[in-house]
Amino acid sequence: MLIGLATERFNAAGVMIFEQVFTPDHVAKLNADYSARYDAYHRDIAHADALLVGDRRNMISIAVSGPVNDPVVYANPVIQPLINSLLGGDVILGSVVAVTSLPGAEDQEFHIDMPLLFGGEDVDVRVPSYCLTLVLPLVDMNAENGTTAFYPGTHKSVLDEPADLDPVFPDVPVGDAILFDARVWHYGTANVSSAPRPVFYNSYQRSWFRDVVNFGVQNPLVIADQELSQVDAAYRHLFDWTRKPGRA
Ligand SMILES: O=C(O)CCC(=O)C(=O)O
Repeated sequence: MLIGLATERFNAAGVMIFEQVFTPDHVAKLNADYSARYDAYHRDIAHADALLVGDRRNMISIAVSGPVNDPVVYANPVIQPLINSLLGGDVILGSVVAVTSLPGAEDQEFHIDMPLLFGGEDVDVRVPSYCLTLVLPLVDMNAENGTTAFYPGTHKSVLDEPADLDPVFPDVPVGDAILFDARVWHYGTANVSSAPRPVFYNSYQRSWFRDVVNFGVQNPLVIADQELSQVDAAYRHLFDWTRKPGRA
């Protein structure tokens, strides 16, 4: 799709699905790596470094390493041109997390992920996108293990809860991804399966924007020096804001 048309369509809906932008083999590697490293979060207890975002549902910071440290994951060649078109050239990767619902997790409340810039003033629905989330399911997302339900267009029309609107409930097979504007109302649906349902959420932001509400107990973007040194110069700007004084 031409980038201009994709930008126009995204601006209207605030949410877009991309089919088969990751190979199933790569997602299987991501899932195996995730399961090995983050299995401890698959227990229904409070975790000091993860955010409880609903019933049996945690937001876990994911280190950019191994199969995660791959431009296909953090700057996908199909999706990144649209992200750049929507956010401008100074885009940064604000966070890389997994949202994992455990078996028995109930529906979340519908919500937006952070307060609007101007506290719900009319101007909030007129400003262009400044924070986008890319949903990358590590397992098929469906009505059994839970999908993310969206209220398309609400970034442009709704300042309060979208009580009278009907959400869409996409089935998202492994390899597909969803991009949504942080102002679009949404919620995770119940997990009635017997397995955890992990999805990666990559957040892309204009360089001046920071999510100041969701990362009180955890780092938004975890990347070790050695991993950062492996990031190609073409993508370093995405991570530059994480650099501390003295870090190469
Ligand atoms: O779990 C999901 O599908 C959605 C999660 C979500 O919307 C959130 O944690 O903000």
